[in-house]
Amino acid sequence: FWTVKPDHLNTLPTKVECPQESQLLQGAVNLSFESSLTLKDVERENKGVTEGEYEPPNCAARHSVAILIPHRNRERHLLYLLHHLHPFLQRQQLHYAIYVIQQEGDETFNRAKLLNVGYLEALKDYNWECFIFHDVDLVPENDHNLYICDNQPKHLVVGRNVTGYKLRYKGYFGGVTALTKDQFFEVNGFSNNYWGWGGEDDDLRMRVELHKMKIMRPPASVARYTMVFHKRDSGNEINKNRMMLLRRTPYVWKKDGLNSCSYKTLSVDRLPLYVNVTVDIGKSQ
Ligand code: UD2
Ligand code: MN
Repeated sequence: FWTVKPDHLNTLPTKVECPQESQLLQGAVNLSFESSLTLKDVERENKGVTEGEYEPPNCAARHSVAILIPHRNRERHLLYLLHHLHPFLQRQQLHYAIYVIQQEGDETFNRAKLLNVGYLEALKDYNWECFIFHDVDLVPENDHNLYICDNQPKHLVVGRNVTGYKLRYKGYFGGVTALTKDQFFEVNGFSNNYWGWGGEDDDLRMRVELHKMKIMRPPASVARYTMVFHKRDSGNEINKNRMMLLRRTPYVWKKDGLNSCSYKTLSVDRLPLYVNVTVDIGKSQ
């Protein structure tokens, strides 16, 4: 027979909000890049992650964040990044998911368009309030560099090992950036027209500035990254059109971006440590 439980026993206890500042932060951490590391190792280290997604077990996260990583043929870098980023984000007590957006085929690489795709696809899963646009080869060195959004767009890479931890130039907006769902939507995302290396990050900065937003940066002491060594990839040759494209940005941003991003999703694989979105984004016209 059926027993009827009183109503209050059917409701799960609600978690209390996580503290304003996580008690789990460690500051500067030692990074390791072991050639023997495997994906299985990283899976074993991150049992709390399901299909790339995590929520703190003992408190209700204050922030929901989607990490978007544009990718092709950088498996080793991806492994090192996952190895460091999962525990890093968990120490920050975020509700997060990692999306890797893979460009299919051998056409010229287009980082910016892949990131537009990532934004559109991730929002089909969950109403993420914050997006982190993340190079695959940049590993954060200090967990006080918080992967959360601000009331202004945020640039998280002040310094890198390879550049003596100095800002490359004043308007530099490459590597890792954080924009809210609404900030990114307002500027119509990235341009889809930057094929090959360079310019797309400056284009996003222009969009942000055209909307009277101001780029914020964490203190240089925490916004530090190690970039895993690499050469320029084949298929990502320097984009000779980038200066011409940048001159046009003020006139075309409204019709070149999220609202014109056409692509074909080939697969969405929910792997243990990340959602793998494989996409055909076409090629340069
Ligand atoms: C700089 C910027 C980067 C971007 C780029 C110009 C920094 C730290 N980063 O990176 O954000 O603006 O210049 O486009 O300043 N990728 C692949 N496979 C490829 C090619 C690229 O996965 O074949 C991805 C990967 O996530 C990589 C990113 O695109 O980290 C940027 O490419 P890069 O690392 O070759 O360029 P880099 O280091 O000059
Ligand atoms: Mn790089």
